[in-house]
Amino acid sequence: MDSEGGILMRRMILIAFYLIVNASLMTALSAHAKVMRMKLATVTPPHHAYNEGAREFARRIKEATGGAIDIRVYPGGQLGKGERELLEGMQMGTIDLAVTATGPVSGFSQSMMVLDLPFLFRDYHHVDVVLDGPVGRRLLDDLERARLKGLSFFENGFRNFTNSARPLLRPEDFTGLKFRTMENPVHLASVRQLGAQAVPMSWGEVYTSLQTKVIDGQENPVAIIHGYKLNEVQKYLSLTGHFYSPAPLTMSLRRFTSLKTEWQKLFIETAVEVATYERKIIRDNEQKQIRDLKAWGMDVRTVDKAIFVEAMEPVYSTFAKQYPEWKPMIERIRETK
Ligand code: EAX
Repeated sequence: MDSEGGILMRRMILIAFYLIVNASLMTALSAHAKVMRMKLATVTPPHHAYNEGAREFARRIKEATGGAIDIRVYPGGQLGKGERELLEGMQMGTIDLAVTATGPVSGFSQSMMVLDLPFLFRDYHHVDVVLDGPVGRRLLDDLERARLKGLSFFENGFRNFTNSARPLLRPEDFTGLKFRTMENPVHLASVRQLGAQAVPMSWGEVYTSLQTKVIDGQENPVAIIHGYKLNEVQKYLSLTGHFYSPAPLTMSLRRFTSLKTEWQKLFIETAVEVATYERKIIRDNEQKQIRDLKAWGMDVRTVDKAIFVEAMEPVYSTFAKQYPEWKPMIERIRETK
């Protein structure tokens, strides 16, 4: 029979063991509970630059906060098939961050639409100086009126036309064709200026609409055309570069303002750094992606851009009347070296 002392000893060891396990469990649980979890959404495929950039942003934030902030990236429309849904999700607080093209942003902040004007940017250097400068910051800050926090500008790229009917070399080749554009008045007016029909459509509906010939064509940067294998439903690609498409990394304003000041600063600084990282991915891959599209059977053409610049120019006077306040900003962008 066990001595009383032995039983007591075993009980005490058991109690001590229980207390230790409990304490470490509580510590682990509270550490887990203390980690701030955030959702970052996009509509593009997992290997697209938006998501490469988003994962890099998440990695740097986790590192800089010692693991206190854990951002999970949800690509491919998991949290919303269309980019407008992602923006609304951030307003409602169901999504914390997103990378979207500026197209649908115009419905939330009109001033951002200035960037969607045709042939506004000369080249990538011009883009960087403007978007990383006071004009870019002002347009990002304007998003606060829509309860969104603009952190920095990732890149979608220069947009080009694809279609299934014929090569598009001159504006007159667009006559009678129907194109999808983003939900953006400037883009709609610009495509109509070429003599084509233009329909606004959420990205999630485009592939099927091309496949079933509800529309003849669409326009996007090479990385999107390549990423979604649009060569499967489109024969012709014209490298018009008619719109530059920025892709702001935005955050729910409520979630941003809930961060301590030090972390608010960290989020903006890291977003600006990673924007350069993301743009480089887009730019470094473009030529190879064009070669792939050719190898996959697409008829790829370069065009004389000057005739498209001239054909789309009237769009500027249309919107200058509607938004007179844009004029000084357009001049400032054009003068930027
Ligand atoms: O942001 O909708 C579009 O055409 C965009 O370029 C696409 O969603 C990526």
